[in-house]
Amino acid sequence: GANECTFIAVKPDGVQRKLVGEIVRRFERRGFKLVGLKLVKASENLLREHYWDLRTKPFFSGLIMYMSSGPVIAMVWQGSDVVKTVRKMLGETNPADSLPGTIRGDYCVEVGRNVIHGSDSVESAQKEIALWFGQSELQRWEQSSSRWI
Ligand code: DAT
Ligand code: MG
Repeated sequence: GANECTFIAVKPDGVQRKLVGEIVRRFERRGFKLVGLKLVKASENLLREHYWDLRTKPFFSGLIMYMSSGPVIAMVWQGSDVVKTVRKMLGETNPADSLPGTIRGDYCVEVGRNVIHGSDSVESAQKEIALWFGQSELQRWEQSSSRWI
């Protein structure tokens, strides 16, 4: 869609490794609009809901432990086809399959420490934004650069 939103999270390893600025910079430079951002220690309940589709996987409990091991940067970004474009910018789920130039391809090597989350569809983006953010935490604002992007 023309003005869709996506949910992105810098995972605990990305925060610990001080990759937040570098990651935010990539989405800013691409031309997307920041709509919400916060540093949060996610509860296990929130994370179990966030990763509900993976609940039967053998790595599920390890995934919840990792994701709750420290603060994450939760963000909402808006723009033309932002969901699909962000997934391309992230690279593959397994960093070993991620091309250089993608975030995972540039900053990590292990699937269990893959630095960043991005919604995989417009539908899951809507669910994830509602799960992680309250309406009052999302900003409506005019980006003055928008007519140049
Ligand atoms: P993605 O984060 O690319 O959307 P996913 O939704 O399939 O991937 O899985 C969510 C996270 O779970 C993923 O970022 C890292 C972890 N994960 C996926 N497959 C895994 C595996 N085989 N072993 C360990 N962790 C895995
Ligand atoms: Mg996913």
